[in-house]
Amino acid sequence: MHRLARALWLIPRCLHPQGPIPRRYSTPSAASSSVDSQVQRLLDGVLQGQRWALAEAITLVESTRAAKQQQATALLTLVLAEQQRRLREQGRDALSLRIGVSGSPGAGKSTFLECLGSYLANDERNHKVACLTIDPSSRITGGSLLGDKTRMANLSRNPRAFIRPSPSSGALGGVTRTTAEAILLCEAAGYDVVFVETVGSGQNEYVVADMVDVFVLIVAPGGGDELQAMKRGIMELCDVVVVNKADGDLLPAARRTQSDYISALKFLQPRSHSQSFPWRPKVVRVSSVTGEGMEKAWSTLEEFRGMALESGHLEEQRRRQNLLWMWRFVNDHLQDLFRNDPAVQRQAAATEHAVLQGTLTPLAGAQVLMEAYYRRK
Ligand SMILES: Nc1nc2c(ncn2[C@@H]2O[C@H](COP(=O)(O)OP(=O)(O)OP(=O)(O)O)[C@@H](O)[C@H]2O)c(=O)[nH]1
Ligand SMILES: [Mg+2]
Repeated sequence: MHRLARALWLIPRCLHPQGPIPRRYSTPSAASSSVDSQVQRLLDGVLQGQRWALAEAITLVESTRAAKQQQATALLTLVLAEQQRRLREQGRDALSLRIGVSGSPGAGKSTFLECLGSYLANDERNHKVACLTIDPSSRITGGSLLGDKTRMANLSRNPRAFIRPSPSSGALGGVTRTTAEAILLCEAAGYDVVFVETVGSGQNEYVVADMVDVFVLIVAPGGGDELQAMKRGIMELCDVVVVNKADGDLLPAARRTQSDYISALKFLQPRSHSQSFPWRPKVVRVSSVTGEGMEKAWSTLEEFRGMALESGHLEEQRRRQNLLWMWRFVNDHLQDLFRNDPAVQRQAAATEHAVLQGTLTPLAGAQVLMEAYYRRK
């Protein structure tokens, strides 16, 4: 099979574009040589930690318009250069902690973030906290944004916090690749703790796990929730399990759930475990309503960060993630090119039908489309 054809065949299902793909094809050097005033204005604002600039910059990277995409590339290139400079000057202390937060609908992710975020962004701890919340249901109902605003009422008023619900349209299960770029922008604006909240709905947890340093699974007490997490393989992704709602009548069930998780995790190969980084997933119990356990939850995350920095794991993992994202962008671009090709489009419906009917194998179907692509005029 031709190499490109093979590459296309190997593109995982999870990366298929589901709508117009925001792509930027200009090279960083070309982009940076022509910094326009709009980009400069945003860059200055972001680096000064201005929230309006951060919000506008994220909107820019999410834009699908070609001219905006070029501006976004220019902006991100300058942001990266600034990050490198900070890293040289301040060393590892300049690195934020990127925390993925996932869990079934209603497990209490938003309430947990409101509680932990407020704990971190108070006068004493003085952290700057960004929450990028992604909710696939917002595409249909449009209601979750409002919901999150009320659930994170305190945090959204805190000047040290930035909350950004991501639009999920045109993206895999609500996780846009631009979320990875939004993380960079938040860091450039001085946010040293960046949360990415996603509803546990299959593939998107894997995508989020690939853009964060530490992955937290939130579970509610009892209800067979733990089994669900096991079934979906999510437990293999997590570094920390937070048993939420450990208050009132739910406290005994929360204790049981905690010990169930401790036992279950003993049999799993942890996501971040190596000889130099011997992290074993921890299970903590909290109440996001009373705030109990937040200190423990944060000290566990800090312990992870300390160990990950000390061992070099954090930087090594980020390097690997960057490579992964580069190839994902290439995959997406090739997919886009291929799927939008008129010759492929002419054959697509009939070939899909034949594969659906079982008269053509998936591989034979792919070959039909690839031949159409290579023979096109
Ligand atoms: N008793 C108790 N209730 C909680 C706690 N945390 C969250 N809740 C309640 O659980 C419900 C769901 O909380 P959310 O924070 O919206 O859950 P979520 O996981 O963000 O939900 P989705 O974003 O819809 O997936 C709300 O009614 C909360 O008030 C807790 O620690 N204790
Ligand atoms: Mg939520």
